[in-house]
Amino acid sequence: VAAAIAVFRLSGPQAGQALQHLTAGDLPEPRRAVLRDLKIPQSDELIDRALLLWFPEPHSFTGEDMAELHIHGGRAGIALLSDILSRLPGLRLAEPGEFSRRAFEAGKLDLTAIEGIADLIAAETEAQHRQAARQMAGEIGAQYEAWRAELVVLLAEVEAAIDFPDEDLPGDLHPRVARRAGQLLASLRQGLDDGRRGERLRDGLSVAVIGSPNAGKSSLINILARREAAIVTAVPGTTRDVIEVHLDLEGYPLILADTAGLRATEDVVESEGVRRARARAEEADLRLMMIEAQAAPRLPEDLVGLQKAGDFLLLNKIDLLSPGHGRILDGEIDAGKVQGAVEGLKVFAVSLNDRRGIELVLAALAEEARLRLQGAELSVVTRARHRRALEECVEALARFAEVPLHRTPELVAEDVRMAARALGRVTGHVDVEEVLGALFAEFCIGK
Ligand SMILES: Nc1nc2c(ncn2[C@@H]2O[C@H](COP(=O)(O)OP(=O)(O)OP(=O)(O)O)[C@@H](O)[C@H]2O)c(=O)[nH]1
Ligand SMILES: [Mg+2]
Repeated sequence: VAAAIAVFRLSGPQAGQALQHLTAGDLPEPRRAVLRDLKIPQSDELIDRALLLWFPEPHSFTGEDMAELHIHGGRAGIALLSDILSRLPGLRLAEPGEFSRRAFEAGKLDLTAIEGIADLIAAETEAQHRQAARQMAGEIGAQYEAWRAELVVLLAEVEAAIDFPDEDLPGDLHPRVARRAGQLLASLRQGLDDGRRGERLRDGLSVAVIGSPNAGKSSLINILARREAAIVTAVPGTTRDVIEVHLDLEGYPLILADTAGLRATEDVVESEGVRRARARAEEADLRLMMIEAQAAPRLPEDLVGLQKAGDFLLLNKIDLLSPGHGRILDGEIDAGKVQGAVEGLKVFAVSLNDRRGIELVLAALAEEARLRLQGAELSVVTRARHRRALEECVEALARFAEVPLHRTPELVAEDVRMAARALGRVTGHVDVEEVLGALFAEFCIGK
């Protein structure tokens, strides 16, 4: 697809030369946009009238010499400039993520900030965008670095206790070490104990639409997605694959999955669909179970045992109910009256045909998203990688805190070192040798 503008980015020692080659002139003033004609060097033919930026090292994203060429976004222009650039000595196409990688290697960004950039590009909703922007700006990385700095100081104190005879140390060292460890442990555990909000916000709240064949699951997905995402027919067993649609509910991201109707079947394709549906139901944060209102108040056997408290039960096609089913129509039915349903299900009577009850379901979904994701931007855990490292750190530090220092000091120091290393992996700073610096700064032993 053509875009209005295309940006070419060059990084490395050849960037300046390439720029001069195309403009047949001097390099622009650093970090100031200038308008220049780009010409094919051999023929002097105009490629485009471009906006140029020149970032001499080290004041650039990658820390190297960098140049940006903003040209018009037509395909032919992009192809022409790509071709000319890639023929210049020392220039080649960047690999995926290579600019960020170089920025990391130059110490410009830590790993969490780089993840933040990736998340910012992928963000679909307002809350995801806020989360990613904070992470990109370094807020999460700063927290991990602060924790790690405290661990390094702790390690220095422990090392001192090992290396020097008791008389040479401040008298209250052991209680101080214990207190510091205890406070740090509490703070780390608090960071972990976020109900997985950060990860959920980044991934989107996973909602599985499951239920009996023909109940109207795909119809619901299409209404909520406002497009014909899934095939709807009167034939039971229409849907086989899991079909995902992304929703933005008041700034919170939901990933809604349409699934195959659950029933015993001989059909190989359908039974694979049923297997996938059950797996998705199991993994999801929330399940919307759908049955036909005529089937209430009893859950079909294939659906029993799949829901959890807090899930939704939708009784669909109330337009087909006879007046005898007044209780459902009046919204009087609750989960307790549906045989086979778990307690704590939220029941909705709806008709997708005439759109009755849909607003209530949407409002309840938005409320769920708010409850489960509110405040998630503040979480310091946005990926499984962060959680694993933080858990490892807590485990090691807890081992340390539980063993009295005077017993096996060498092993004890190893636990603190492990804890620091686990956190260092989150930001990409794994060097704990700085402990020596901290040691001398703290104790002024100075020998
Ligand atoms: N009368 C009536 N028919 C409905 C309603 N909702 C869906 N239908 C019809 O029910 C049939 C099945 O709808 P689908 O959305 O394909 O149902 P499904 O649950 O996805 O079915 P499978 O994919 O086969 O499991 C279609 O003919 C729909 O038009 C409703 O509220 N009232
Ligand atoms: Mg379907």
